[in-house]
Amino acid sequence: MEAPQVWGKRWQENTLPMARRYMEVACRKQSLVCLAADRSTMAGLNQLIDEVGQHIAALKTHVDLVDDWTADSWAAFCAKAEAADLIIFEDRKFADIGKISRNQMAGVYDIRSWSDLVTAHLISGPDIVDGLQAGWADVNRQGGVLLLAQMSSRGNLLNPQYTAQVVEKGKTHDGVFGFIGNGSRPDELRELRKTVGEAKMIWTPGVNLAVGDGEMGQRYGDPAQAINAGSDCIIVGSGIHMADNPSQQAAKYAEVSWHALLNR
Ligand code: 5BU
Repeated sequence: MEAPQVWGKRWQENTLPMARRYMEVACRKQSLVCLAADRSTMAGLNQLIDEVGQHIAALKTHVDLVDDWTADSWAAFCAKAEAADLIIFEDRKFADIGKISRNQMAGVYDIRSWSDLVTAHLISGPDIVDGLQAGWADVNRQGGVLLLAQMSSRGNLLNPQYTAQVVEKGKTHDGVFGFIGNGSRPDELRELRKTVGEAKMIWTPGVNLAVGDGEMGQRYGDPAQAINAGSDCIIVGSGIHMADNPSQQAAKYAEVSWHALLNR
């Protein structure tokens, strides 16, 4: 199926190249799944892409939790992800002033050179988005920022007033790809979608077919409910990478997410 037909208003109102790319990848893969690839060895990470790459649309990384990271092994890993038609998303949660965030896109990990998306808090003000965009521009690349409007963890401090301000400042900025919403609470998500409107993306962690409490304050909601409530991408980590059969589970999340979008 064609992306404009499947995504409807989201396609019409969001003309950012990276958002269009995501919507197209999701249609090719028939999956709204972003895998949170939280494994600590390069071998484990590579194995994950081999096993589940065909069932996911995006790959979320935490580059700084890999024990045996090297620049070369990471470059090969990113090439593998690109070959599997995946959008690469570094969940770095930048939070500093604009200039430092720009410089943090470089450094040892050189996030600007391989990431298509990154996360950021807006706690330091809107210049962080320009800083991150300048980071990509420094290496002639383009990328998009996902602002944390909500979080999935219990007791987080992103209250409704804070969320509203993040959305207000972010929704008209071209450098903002979209917002992180709380996948574990469909009602909160529905409110978020109302304030965001139809244009920007909302991606949601805190999603698992086994709904309930996770480790250390993580909370999980149902993937189809999250998409019904306005999420455009379910971010799934342990539900896939800790499964006995990651490929089978990834296929299941893909199917559930795709049908939820078609129903929406
Ligand atoms: P899990 O294994 O499905 O719980 O992994 C969730 C991932 O999403 C993990 O990489 C977190 O860093 C990430 N995450 C989250 O869980 N909640 C949030 O609010 C944000 C990110 Br932002």
